[in-house]
Amino acid sequence: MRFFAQAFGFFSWVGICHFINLLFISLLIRSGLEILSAHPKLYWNDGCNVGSEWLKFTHKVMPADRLWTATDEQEPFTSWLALPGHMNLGMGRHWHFFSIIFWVLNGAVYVFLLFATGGWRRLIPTSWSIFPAAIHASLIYAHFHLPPPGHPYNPIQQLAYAGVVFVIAPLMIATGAAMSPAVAARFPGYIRMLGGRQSARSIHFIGLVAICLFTIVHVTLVVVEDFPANMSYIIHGRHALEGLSVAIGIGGLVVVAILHVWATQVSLRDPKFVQRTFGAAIEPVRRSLLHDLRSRQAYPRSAISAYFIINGRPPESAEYQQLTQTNFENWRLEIGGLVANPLHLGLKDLRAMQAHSQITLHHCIQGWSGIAQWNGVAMTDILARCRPLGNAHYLVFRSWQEPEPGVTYYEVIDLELASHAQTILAYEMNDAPLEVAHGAPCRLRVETQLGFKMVKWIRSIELVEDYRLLGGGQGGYREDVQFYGPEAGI
Ligand SMILES: Nc1nc2c(c(=O)[nH]1)N[C@H]1C(S)=C(S)[C@@H](COP(=O)(O)O)O[C@H]1N2
Ligand SMILES: [Mo]
Repeated sequence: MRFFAQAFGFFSWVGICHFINLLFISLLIRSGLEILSAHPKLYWNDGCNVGSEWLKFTHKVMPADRLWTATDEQEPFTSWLALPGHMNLGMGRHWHFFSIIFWVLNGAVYVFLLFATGGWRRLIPTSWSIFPAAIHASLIYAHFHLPPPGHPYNPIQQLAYAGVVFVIAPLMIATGAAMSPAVAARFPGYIRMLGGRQSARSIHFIGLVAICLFTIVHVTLVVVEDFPANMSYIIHGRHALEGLSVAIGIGGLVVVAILHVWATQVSLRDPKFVQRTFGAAIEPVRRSLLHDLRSRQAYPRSAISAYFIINGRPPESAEYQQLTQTNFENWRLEIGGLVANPLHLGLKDLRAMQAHSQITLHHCIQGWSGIAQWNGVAMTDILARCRPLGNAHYLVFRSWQEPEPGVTYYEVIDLELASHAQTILAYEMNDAPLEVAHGAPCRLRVETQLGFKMVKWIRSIELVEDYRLLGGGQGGYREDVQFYGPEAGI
């Protein structure tokens, strides 16, 4: 016991937080790049106007004469950069959200201890004189010399550390949260404050670059200044036991590297395992933070995007082709399963019901967005007509479209999401009948969720008790095949 107490006592709390931070921030960086690869373009406008990106990581040019979808724009990144690489958005997201939980908790403990121990005085400047002093120190760095050590940090160091902890880290959390469709739907003013969702996404990326640059400079200076002494300060908190500190520090880096290799391998080889185990940790957190948020969006007409990107290719079946030729005269939406009153509704029936209209921001899981007006019928009105039975908990939306031969596109939402005021079956987009590419004759809008939940070319709605026996059992086609989580609020 005493040995362990002593061994543990060897580490300073800052050293422990520093190690945990290193582990999770490195996972966040690589998984973040994986997410970026799903739409490797950055914008300042929420319509993602074609060609308006300020930065892109792809040479692909989309054809002007043929239908292209957002999926064609993806750019696989190497596993050396992205976790796991090779275009695995679902896996990248699991690692990103799993890591965020622990990175934020660790950060909270660190900041708490910083204030509880008075350590904040080392980071937060208490006098304006730090700025001239920092300029002086930077001139010394510019001549490739090291400024004299401070108490304990020199002014540049102090400003850099304070900036990373108290400016960049909170900004990453704030911009990360802004990319959640549930947050954006419930607090439209919040994302407006950040300049919109794509601006939040761009700032999130710039924060990533800042963190990487900081890390490179920080590590370089730790090494060139006095590596053994610095390692003992970082790990032990005091200038002592240099050899042991260096060994532990290098050992820690090896552990992080091994974990990265394992994370990459397991994600590429056994994504279902990652989806299951990480999902168990992530979903309760995601659910408790986001599930109850209700959309309150009302964008002005002037905000409607010039071009709304398309995802998913229209159905190719002869049956669907026939429906389009007769302007969906013969299309009937089947609503059945656990309901007291099964329904068969045509477009005329839907148009005869009370119409709802909303102008909202659409978030594709890949990263692009678009604003459009949607007109249609509220799901609550449909539910009032079909009268779900007491054991009905979920709605299964099935499409005419088969993303792979013989496999139906379907997505599940629960009754609660279905009862939100802005959950509608839309038959019009921007005041025109829904085009085939966008889901004619009707598509789902659930405004707190990511785009993949909003089934296009709807064929039927089934009320069920549980979705685990349907398809791959994960709650939708994309959850089954791309390993997304079932909670699509971020
Ligand atoms: N049937 C079907 N519905 C679908 C998809 C699909 O591939 N098939 N893609 C989803 C995804 S990922 C998004 S982002 C939106 C895109 O809608 P849009 O093409 O109108 O922009 O549709 C969703 N609905
Ligand atoms: Mo999407």
